[in-house]
Amino acid sequence: MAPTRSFILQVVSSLLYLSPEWVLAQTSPGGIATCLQGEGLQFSTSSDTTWTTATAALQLRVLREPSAVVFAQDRDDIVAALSCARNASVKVSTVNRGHSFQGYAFGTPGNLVIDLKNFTALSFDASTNELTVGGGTNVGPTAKYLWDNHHRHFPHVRGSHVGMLGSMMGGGFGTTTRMFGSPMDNLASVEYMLANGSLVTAGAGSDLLWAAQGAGPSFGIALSAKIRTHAIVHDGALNYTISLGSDPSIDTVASALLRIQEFALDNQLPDELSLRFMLGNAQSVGYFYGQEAAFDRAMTPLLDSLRSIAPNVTLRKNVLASFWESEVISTGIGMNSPTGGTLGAGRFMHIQSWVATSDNPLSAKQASSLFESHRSRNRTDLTNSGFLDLWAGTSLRTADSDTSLHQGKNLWLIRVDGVGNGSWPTDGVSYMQNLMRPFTDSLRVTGPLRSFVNYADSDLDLDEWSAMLYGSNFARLQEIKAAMDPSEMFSGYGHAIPLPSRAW
Ligand SMILES: Cc1cc2nc3c(=O)[nH]c(=O)nc-3n(C[C@H](O)[C@H](O)[C@H](O)COP(=O)(O)OP(=O)(O)OC[C@H]3O[C@@H](n4cnc5c(N)ncnc54)[C@H](O)[C@@H]3O)c2cc1C
Ligand SMILES: *[C@@H]1O[C@H](CO)[C@@H](O)[C@H](O)[C@H]1NC(C)=O
Ligand SMILES: *[C@@H]1O[C@H](CO)[C@@H](O)[C@H](O)[C@H]1NC(C)=O
Ligand SMILES: *[C@@H]1O[C@H](CO)[C@@H](O)[C@H](O)[C@H]1NC(C)=O
Ligand SMILES: *[C@@H]1O[C@H](CO)[C@@H](O)[C@H](O)[C@H]1NC(C)=O
Ligand SMILES: *[C@@H]1O[C@H](CO)[C@@H](O)[C@H](O)[C@H]1NC(C)=O
Ligand SMILES: *[C@@H]1O[C@H](CO)[C@@H](O)[C@H](O)[C@H]1NC(C)=O
Ligand SMILES: CC(=O)N[C@H]1CO[C@H](CO)[C@@H](O)[C@@H]1O
Repeated sequence: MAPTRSFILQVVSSLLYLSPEWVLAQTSPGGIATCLQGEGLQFSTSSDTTWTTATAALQLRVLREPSAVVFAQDRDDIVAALSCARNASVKVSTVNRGHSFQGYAFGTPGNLVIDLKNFTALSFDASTNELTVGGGTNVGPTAKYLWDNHHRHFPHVRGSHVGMLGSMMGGGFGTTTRMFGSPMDNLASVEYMLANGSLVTAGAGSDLLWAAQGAGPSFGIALSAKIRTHAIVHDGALNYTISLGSDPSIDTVASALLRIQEFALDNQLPDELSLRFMLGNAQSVGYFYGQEAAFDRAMTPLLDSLRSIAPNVTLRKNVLASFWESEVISTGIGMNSPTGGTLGAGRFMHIQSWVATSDNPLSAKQASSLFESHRSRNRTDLTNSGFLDLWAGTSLRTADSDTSLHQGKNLWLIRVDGVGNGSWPTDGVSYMQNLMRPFTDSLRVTGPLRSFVNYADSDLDLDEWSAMLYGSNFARLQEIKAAMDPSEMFSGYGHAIPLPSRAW
């Protein structure tokens, strides 16, 4: 029998232990540390007291074992760090706020990680209404800067501490996405540093901007970006909760979901409305960014329709004093903090997501299967939570080919998390996948599966995740990868875009 790959790796690593000087000269942490030190960079390795902070992340299920984390102070530091990485043949990844649900900021063990938290510059151009953000900015301080100084808004994810560019390049979905598009749609340009240290601005119509809109970290380090901003005509909002009554049956919940879907498909739900349907308690919760009377007009027919399914339907609504108040409620108290809040306690978790489109909406069977799968958890070392975010709105006017992450005609963004109780069971990932399998399989019957980068399952094989996230856009992404990162320096994480497979 031929030796297995892991056997070869074991032999190689035992040889490495026998000859430490040789190790130092090659690609070991020592080697790259020597180079980083020679370049005068600030960095941390596993023997430093700063290591725990340097490698802090939300996702605790995934190992974090980079060779070093460089705290880049300016662009020259990144040029130097990339040179060290090239010479050591080490892959590079970028960390901003460490919220990646898949643990991708630290990527594969051995990566050189560039920490961008020093890149927090913000500026606004009143002639274009574009906001320029540094690669290390995060949601809270950025949204507050724009609101306080210019009374404008950009769609963002619902986490005040979350990094701006990581969340935007992975799609993003927020409470104003039905009005203004996804965060990703609002990227006007991205300024990248490529593997060879050169700078390129990916502007409107460029391959690289298109690639960044869904697969950004595969192509380089985003030093800054320009973002389109929007006027808020009504400086107010309301939040609301619709309940179906106590203990609704799966049939009731599934029928209610389909009623909401019908209203969305008939364009009867205004873009000013956000709606999140919770899998656990079957409540619909959200925001409305117009006048209360317009909300009442839009909701009355929907509530009447829901009452024919669940007679005890109730609506609670709460008028908020200002648009900003709604921002703080939806996105967190860190919206008012100069730091955006904190990373918070880490989680041992696994995430899965599915997207239904308006030309392939959920059937009654699929809706029932979603709730049945979700309710069928039969163990206590894991909890599961999840929801459907109503998309539709602006997305019904987009095509799959507009951005590399396909999002044309998106109707529902469906997410299920499994969270370990203080640790992660060894069979946790397969348990969560199997728990949702009946739903996943029911979706396959009516069309190809679709998913969403920020909520993507890290444990699918290449054929499956590439089709679910990028569909027919994937081949073009691979060509752009070959042009921009031919040495695959930025491929040290699970969903990195591979080079095109060429015939021999
Ligand atoms: C509390 C919370 C709420 C969330 N809410 C939402 C939501 O409402 N909608 C939604 O779509 N997502 C949401 N997410 C997911 C979140 O948007 C993504 O995980 C996002 O990528 C996190 O960015 P980060 O900088 O915080 O994380 P990191 O882990 O530091 O980075 C995430 C990824 O982006 C890469 N990256 C970051 N910055 C750069 C850069 N400048 N250049 C190149 N690559 C870079 C990293 O290498 C990594 O692959 C949420 C996550 C959390 C934890
Ligand atoms: C990487 O190697 C090249 C070629 O040997 C050399 O010129 C360069 O200085 C090295 N970079 C660093 C940061 O040491
Ligand atoms: C509105 O948001 C506040 C703050 O989160 C919450 O306490 C309240 O229950 C919400 N109201 C409704 C009607 O959903
Ligand atoms: C509706 O509420 C009433 C009174 O609380 C209760 O008796 C009835 O069973 C409820 N109906 C349903 C379908 O939940
Ligand atoms: C738990 O559910 C799984 C299916 O999801 C099933 O295979 C298993 O037998 C169940 N275990 C118990 C203890 O009921
Ligand atoms: C979670 O773990 C704690 C401590 O191990 C235990 O006491 C508790 O019962 C667990 N909860 C569940 C739901 O398993
Ligand atoms: C750097 O890489 C880019 C993308 O591959 C390439 O277009 C450019 O010519 C390279 N620059 C240098 C100086 O080699
Ligand atoms: C924005 C920011 O944090 N800039 C800092 C980057 O690092 C240099 C050197 O430590 C500081 O002087 C800057 O304030």
